[in-house]
Amino acid sequence: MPLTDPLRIIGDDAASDQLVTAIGHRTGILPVRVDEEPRPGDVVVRIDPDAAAEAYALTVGEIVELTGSANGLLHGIRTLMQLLADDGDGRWTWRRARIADAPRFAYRGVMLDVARRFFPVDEVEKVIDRIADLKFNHLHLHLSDDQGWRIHIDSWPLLSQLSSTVSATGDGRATGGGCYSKDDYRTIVSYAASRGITIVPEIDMPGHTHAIGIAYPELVEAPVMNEHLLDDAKRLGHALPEAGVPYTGWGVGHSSLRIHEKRTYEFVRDVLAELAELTPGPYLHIGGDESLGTSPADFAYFIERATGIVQELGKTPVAWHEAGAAEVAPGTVGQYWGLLAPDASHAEHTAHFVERGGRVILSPSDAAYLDMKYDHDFPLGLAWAGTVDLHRAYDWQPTALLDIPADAVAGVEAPLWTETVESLDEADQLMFPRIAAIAEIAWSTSDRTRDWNDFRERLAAQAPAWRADGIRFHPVPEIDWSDR
Ligand code: TNX
Repeated sequence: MPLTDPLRIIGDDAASDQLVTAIGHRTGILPVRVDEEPRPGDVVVRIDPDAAAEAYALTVGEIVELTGSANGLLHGIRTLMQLLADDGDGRWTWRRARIADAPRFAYRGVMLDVARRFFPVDEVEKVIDRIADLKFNHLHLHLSDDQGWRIHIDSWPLLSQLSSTVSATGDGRATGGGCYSKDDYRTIVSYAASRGITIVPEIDMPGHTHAIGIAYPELVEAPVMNEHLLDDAKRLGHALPEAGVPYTGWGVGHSSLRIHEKRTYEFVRDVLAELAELTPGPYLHIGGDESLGTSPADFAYFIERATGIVQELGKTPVAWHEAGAAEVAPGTVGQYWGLLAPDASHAEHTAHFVERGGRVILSPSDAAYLDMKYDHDFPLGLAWAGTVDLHRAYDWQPTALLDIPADAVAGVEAPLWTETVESLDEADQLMFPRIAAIAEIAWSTSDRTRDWNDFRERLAAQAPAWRADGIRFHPVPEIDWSDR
């Protein structure tokens, strides 16, 4: 079906606005909005009040007709854009299709670690565009870690001044930090919402808290070293963590909040309350990973209190799977980051969230981690969970991973940790194309309907759109990339 020029679009919702922009950007054809009876060649976009939350129906024939819920329409226009092809002579066509579509999982997420490497608002918006095109619906922002604190908190104002000055770097040198003002954060939240994406903010506690101590030394314990950290620091030439000094290395497990101070919980409550107020979405993530500098009993005590505080604020707590060692508040969501072949204690901790009435987000690190290297020669990323090529990212089954009921799986999330990432270009190389594999796992109705060879072909056809959007994808050898 050739695109007519001018191309007429009938519809008056946010999705048709975004479709006009997307077509103009990709083809140079500037669609016109009309309010008339459709005729051949027109695109009709219409809300269907009966459609399920994210469902849409799309027919591409003489007329292009898209119906769905508000967020379903946003997914539908992305599918429509994927059906757009250039015949090589500058003529644009729609591939004919008839689609009735809805996601398998209600939670389809990507995590961006803005603590290790700060991403300014305009770059976060670009990441939102990228993931929205793949029909993800959550962006988890890792807003604090040992290296930096990235969100202004009115009641603890020194965080944004003193705890946000550096990023982690490849060579352990201090590079620029940064911090979102509340207005920045609101801008991100509303930009995301307009693309059907909910922001999930994370304040990582009680470990990963070195940066807090730069502003408020009374809240944290002195750093405790572990063997792994000492080895890494030596191998990479990074400085060791030192109380009150900004930390730019990659070591983990050396920091802890003071668990038995009243002031610690004033801090936790104030921070989470301000975040809750800024966050329309249901989730507040409290971290809980790799708290090697906190004793198991103190860790359990802290997690119970912190998840309880989130609940009192009217939000659903989320925590990394280690937190399942504690009596988390009922309904707390656990995020599994173990391997595809789960270690018994990781599986047990994760299952505990389900026993407490919560659900689970799956981020298996040897398949869904976007910061693992593709192969050992790849210059960016880490390899502690192994290397992850595209096939490995694609070839796993979410409901078969852990011994929990299928309906306890809330969904899937692909985290991008950024110790080795210094630009959006580098983030792109780690994300693309693996992020498309995770998107398909999160969306497709069942594991049986996914087919690797079919995926390879469909993915190859996306390269022109990615190039047009300035996405620096890594051209993995598993795909015969189309050069148009
Ligand atoms: C483990 S996964 C971490 C992060 C690191 C990441 C690097 C998890 C919950 N914690 O602190 O950035 O490995 O891959």
